[in-house]
Amino acid sequence: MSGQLITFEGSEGCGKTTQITMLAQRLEGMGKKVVITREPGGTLIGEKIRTLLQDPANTGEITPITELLLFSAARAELVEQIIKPALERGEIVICDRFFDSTFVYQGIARSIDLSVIDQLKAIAVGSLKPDLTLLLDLDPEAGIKRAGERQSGTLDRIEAESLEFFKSVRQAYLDLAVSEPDRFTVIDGELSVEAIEAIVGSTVEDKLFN
Ligand code: T5A
Repeated sequence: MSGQLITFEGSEGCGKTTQITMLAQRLEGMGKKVVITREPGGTLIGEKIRTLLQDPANTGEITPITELLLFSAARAELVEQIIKPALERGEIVICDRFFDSTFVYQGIARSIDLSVIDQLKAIAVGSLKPDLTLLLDLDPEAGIKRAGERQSGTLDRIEAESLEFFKSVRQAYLDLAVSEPDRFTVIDGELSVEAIEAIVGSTVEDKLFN
């Protein structure tokens, strides 16, 4: 596949969506074709699964394994329908979360056996792997505050988890980045939008276009 896959990761409210929009504009300004998508979601079925997963009314109704299967099903749809075709056309795909989210949230924070996480990853994505993953690292309390402000005080099903849960998410991301230094770049999510934008832009240019 001749295109490139860039993923953004990080805990709630860390600024992924904001940065993805700006990076896409930057890349389009360089004459590149860009596809923006997100997980869970990005397809008809994926967006329906997203609604199921996020609805606070479903709190207590979705077991960890069901949650894992739903995220994996949404991912399988997204890979086949959107990501692979775009990469085959030579385009740049920017995805808001990808399989690292499952490893961190379901594997580490929900303590699901990591061999099960790996098996489902293989089924949903095969050997596909991001060319670059940008991790926006942010203190969980600050992130949840931002997410709550953005959504007029309403937190979705996962955002309503405990602070301990999000501390474990943050640490798991940092550990993952240490284990794959070539793929990951960690950026301080406390920096201003403009400062992060500059780091994201220079990282993408250095790592993917030089
Ligand atoms: N999940 C997902 C799993 O458990 N397993 C999986 O496999 C997958 C794929 C997804 C949820 O699903 C879970 C993780 C999540 O809980 P989501 O709605 O996509 O749900 O949630 P998030 O990915 O966390 O997205 P958010 O929209 O909450 O956060 P973003 O996109 O990281 O942040 P953004 O850009 O929307 O910014 C949030 C607010 O902060 C401001 C923005 O203006 C906005 O108001 N902001 C900043 N403020 C100050 N300084 C900065 N640098 C700022 N950058 C942005």
